[in-house]
Amino acid sequence: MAAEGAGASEPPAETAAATFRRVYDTLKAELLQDPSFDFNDDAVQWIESMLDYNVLGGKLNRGLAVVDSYKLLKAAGKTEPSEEELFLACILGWGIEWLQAYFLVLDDIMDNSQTRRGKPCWFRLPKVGLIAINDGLVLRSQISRMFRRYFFGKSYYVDLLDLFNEVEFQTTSGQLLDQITTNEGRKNLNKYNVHVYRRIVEYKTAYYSFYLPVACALLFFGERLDDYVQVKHILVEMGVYFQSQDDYLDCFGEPEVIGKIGSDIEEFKCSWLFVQALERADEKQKKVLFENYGKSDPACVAKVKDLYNELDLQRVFSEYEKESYGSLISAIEAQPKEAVREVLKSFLHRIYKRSK
Ligand code: DMA
Ligand code: MG
Ligand code: MG
Ligand code: MG
Repeated sequence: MAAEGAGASEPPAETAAATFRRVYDTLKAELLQDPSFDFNDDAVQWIESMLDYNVLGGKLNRGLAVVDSYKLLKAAGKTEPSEEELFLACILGWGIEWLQAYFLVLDDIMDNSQTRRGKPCWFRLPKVGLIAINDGLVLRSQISRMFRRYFFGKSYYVDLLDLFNEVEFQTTSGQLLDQITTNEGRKNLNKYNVHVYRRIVEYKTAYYSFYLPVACALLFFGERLDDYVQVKHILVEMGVYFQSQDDYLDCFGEPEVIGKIGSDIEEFKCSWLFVQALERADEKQKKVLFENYGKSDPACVAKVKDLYNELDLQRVFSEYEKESYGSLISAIEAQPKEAVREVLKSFLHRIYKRSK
């Protein structure tokens, strides 16, 4: 019996992820042939391998979220995006993936990390070293080149650039807080608490990872971001939950699954786990925590992890997950627009109880 729907002669529809991935090749080719700069062969080769190494290899969640959100907004008006619209939504998505690559290249240097996405961090490659700093800046400037090529003259161009500038400001400010808080923590770990923690993660992670993809889709759809303050608030809460998961997985995740070797304990980080441990530890346990935190000696790291287990932090986390989910779902259900609820729910379901 013949299959219903699409005729047997039609090729199967490409998945959204495959379409998205194809747009990367176009963007990369254009950047390598940028007429404003006469790149020699060595530079072309460097940029190409730098892009493949740092922009690819992740889950592409943020980038794909732009495309998904835009499709859901369209679907609410009973329409589907045209090919051109889909292509432009992909460009916006890649803009966020480029931004993410830029932050990560520099974050790994600052955090003294070893691996990322299952490979050595870019700056760890002998040929790269601190050239990685400039590569981070190159990645950032390429976003502006891509957006200029595709969006210059569009009604939302200024808002789009402004959005990226704002979110970059928030993220780099969050990274600043993360780094200087760690410096303070080295001297006195009592300075870490849930309020300090929340401020860091809201800024370093939530805006660029959660608000930015939806904000891009909304702008492209023709909306005014000022009309979506509540939505922003919900996305920021989701981002805080997401970073708590990142901190949890840094200690309890499988390196082969998360693609990176955790280093928060060794690096003195104001992590969700540490803050929770501090709230629950008695004086004796606090002493163990303070004596062993921030040391690269595996025996010290093991003592911290033992204490986390003693305090049953895996259970504490699982309760926190359920609670966050519950309050996010009620906030989402209170949103008047169905398309917005759909966008937010699809985000939440993509990250709830994630293991990578
Ligand atoms: C991530 O914080 C924040 C940014 C802006 C990259 P992190 O150092 O915990 O991230 P990761 O665990 O991926 O290094
Ligand atoms: Mg960091
Ligand atoms: Mg890091
Ligand atoms: Mg982390």
